[in-house]
Amino acid sequence: MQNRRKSLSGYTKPMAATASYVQKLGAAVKKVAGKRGSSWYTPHMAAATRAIMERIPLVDLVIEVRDARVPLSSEYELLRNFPHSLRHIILLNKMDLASRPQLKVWRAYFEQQNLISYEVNAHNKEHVKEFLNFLQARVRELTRTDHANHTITVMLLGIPNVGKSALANALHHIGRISAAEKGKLKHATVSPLPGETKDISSLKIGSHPNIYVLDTPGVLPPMIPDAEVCSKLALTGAINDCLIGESELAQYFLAIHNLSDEYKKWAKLSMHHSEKITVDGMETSSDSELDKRRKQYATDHTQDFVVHDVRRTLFETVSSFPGNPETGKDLVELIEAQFSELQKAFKVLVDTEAHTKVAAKLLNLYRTGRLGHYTLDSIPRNY
Ligand SMILES: Nc1nc2c(ncn2[C@@H]2O[C@H](COP(=O)(O)OP(=O)(O)OP(=O)(O)O)[C@@H](O)[C@H]2O)c(=O)[nH]1
Ligand SMILES: [Mg+2]
Repeated sequence: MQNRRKSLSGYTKPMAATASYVQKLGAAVKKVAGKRGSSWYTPHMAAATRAIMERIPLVDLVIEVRDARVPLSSEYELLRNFPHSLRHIILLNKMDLASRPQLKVWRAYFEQQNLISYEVNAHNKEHVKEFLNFLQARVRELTRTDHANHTITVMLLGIPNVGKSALANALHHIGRISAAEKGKLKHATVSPLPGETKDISSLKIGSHPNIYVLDTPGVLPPMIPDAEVCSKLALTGAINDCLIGESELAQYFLAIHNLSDEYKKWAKLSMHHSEKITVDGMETSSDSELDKRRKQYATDHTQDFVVHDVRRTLFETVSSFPGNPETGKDLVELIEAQFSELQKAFKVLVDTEAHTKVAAKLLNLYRTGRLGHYTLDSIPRNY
């Protein structure tokens, strides 16, 4: 393949070749936004927006949870009406899914903008512990300078699906609260679908002073004018897939993947290099055991051996492609070829639903971090 432009430290450069996918998705998002009854901006979201706006001035700290893969596109629009202050922390969650070198770049960017930022993976106990310590240090500062009363409220705000409820649970479970309170732990509902949380709920995360975290419903503006922002929010899961279309989203993911360097990490999985199946460096046990698992779980796309086949397929289809994916026409051709190869890797039967089934499985693997680490936003030019 000729003239392949290198991606910088895992950041996927926006390229003209992806424009057709961005336009298609952007148009699909705008279409649902304008449609009464099928938009993501439900009456529930409108009510939540009002309730959140009323609460913001009353809380001690605001944690704006963003998705580390899209540190700018996942900005919470409602906070633009409030001046930035020391009470505002930008928390980039899902750091495990973003490009690691890019996290440092973004931290420096926010620092330069005089914004306090922090990165975390809500599923990682150590990360949450460290973040809780950081939070408690900020609370100590607040109580010193503000003579705040003894109950501190911290509000988790963010667009849908960025992990607010997962974080609220993790902070509550790890928080320094009494043994009696530990015996009656609450749970905010966590779901892979956006829009799960419907009401504001409060969970205790610290004593002396008492600290409560408020989990809030994810909120988006009724309209998102920028097609690229729309596409990224849809791909990272802030807008329900069924409103946009899984096939279009999976094609967009493949466009991003094919123009990044992530696939190169899977060179060793290629049949030309090795016949052994290894996933994340773990060799599977005996061949017969593997055969048994292959038969038993043939269509379960989360099984290591299926993930292996998918990674290998992605590597082989990109590296053997004779065209130049940086041109839109060739990229479309490559993606079409990948869909039919992925159908085999996922063991999806050839029928009218095959395309959608492949798309749904591929999106799930991407969103659970099994298909590489991508930061989709770029640092603004004038920075
Ligand atoms: N990989 C990864 N997944 C996460 C992380 N945090 C949350 N998730 C997953 O992201 C999905 C959404 O998490 P939620 O906590 O329900 O998100 P939310 O922001 O409360 O969503 P709404 O209530 O719809 O606004 C779930 O499948 C979580 O398991 C993280 O740090 N890393
Ligand atoms: Mg929630």
